[in-house]
Amino acid sequence: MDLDEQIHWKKMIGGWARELGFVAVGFTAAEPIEDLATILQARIDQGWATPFESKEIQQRIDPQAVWPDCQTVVALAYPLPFTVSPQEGEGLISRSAVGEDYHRVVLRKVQELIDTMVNNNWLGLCRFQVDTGPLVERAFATRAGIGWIGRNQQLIIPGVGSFVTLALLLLDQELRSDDPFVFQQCGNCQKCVISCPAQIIGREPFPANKCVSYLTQSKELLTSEEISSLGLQIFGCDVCQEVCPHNQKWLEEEQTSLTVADSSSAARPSFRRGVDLVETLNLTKSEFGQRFKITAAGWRGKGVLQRNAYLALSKVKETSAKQWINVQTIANAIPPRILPYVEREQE
Ligand code: B12
Repeated sequence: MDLDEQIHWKKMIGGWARELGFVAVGFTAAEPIEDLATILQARIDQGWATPFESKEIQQRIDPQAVWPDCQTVVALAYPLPFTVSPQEGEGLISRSAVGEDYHRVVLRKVQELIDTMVNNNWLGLCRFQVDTGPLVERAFATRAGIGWIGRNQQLIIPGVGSFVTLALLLLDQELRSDDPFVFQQCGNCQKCVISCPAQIIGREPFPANKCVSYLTQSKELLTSEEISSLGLQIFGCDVCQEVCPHNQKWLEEEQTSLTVADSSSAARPSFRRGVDLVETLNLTKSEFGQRFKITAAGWRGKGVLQRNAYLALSKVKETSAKQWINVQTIANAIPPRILPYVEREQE
């Protein structure tokens, strides 16, 4: 493809992606990001990596180690849905885990983008990942110029913020790279550092397996300190993004969209971030499936979510938590993921 054709395809792909709802699109060559290897190795060596990351470092930093034919990586960002704030005493779910699982939503959008490209005579092949592959998505998105990495580790898109899902589309054709985003725009702001419930932002390398988002998904036995950092989180954590100045416009729009929906009597958006803790604890397997399996909060299973609900309930309504345990004890049915915490309390 000559340069004019490359520019034409970039314009078309960018336009189609935006029509499909993506809020940022950037292109970068399929070259490895060598310096990232040191960071990834340090995370592994110091025991900070999570089990959700591939240990194959080359595959994390080099698109051609994932797919030898890859020539270009297209970084795409899709906005998260607006949500309704939780009520007092409810457990909290992060914005990326409400509504239909974002993996499914965005994979479908990327597939639609590819279909449009093929219908318009794109002759190359494509592969893609939405949190589902080894490549470090934020690093390629930064090099493709769609945003910068904030102090809170998030990829922040100018004028949009960080409440987005990232996707990487790999192409076997060369399309000219965009300029990488080089300016970190956090200045001296320390809001995320101060607010992080686990007090880990700013540490190098980032102790990912102490992040509250990780703890809500971890099946390991949590320490008392970790339980206290969980707060009322049931799945994921948005605190470092909620306090970020670059997300305030998005958060205001989220708030306004709810007010408009209320006053126009249109159906209130169903994406509630709050969950009733006792109700969550009492969910049967099939009720859990109906309520959570379609969301991104369902993948770790009922046991982990109910453990988090129990730990949260012990904080906001200790008596209700004790009553619930008494009922389970009589029925000899304390869930195995909760039992160690009950035993610890009784020591
Ligand atoms: C494992 C994982 C987690 C782990 C570890 C997170 C972490 N900070 O490493 C846990 C479970 C804790 C987690 C939590 C969350 N995650 Co997560 N996670 C991932 C996953 C699968 C891999 C992350 C990873 O590789 N970490 C290793 C480090 C080294 O990479 P990184 O933090 O992603 O990126 C760093 C480098 O890219 C570096 N960098 C950037 N450019 C360059 C250039 C050079 C030369 C170098 C050297 C470095 C460098 O800066 C980044 C920040 O330090 C990615 C999907 C993917 N395949 O990438 C999603 C992903 C990063 N997660 C995402 C989200 C939304 C979240 C949560 C907000 C979810 C929630 N609400 O609870 C939280 C945020 C926690 C946080 N502050 O980071 C989004 C990020 C969206 C965004 N705007 O940035 C991703 C991209 C998934 C997606 N497709 O949307 N996550």
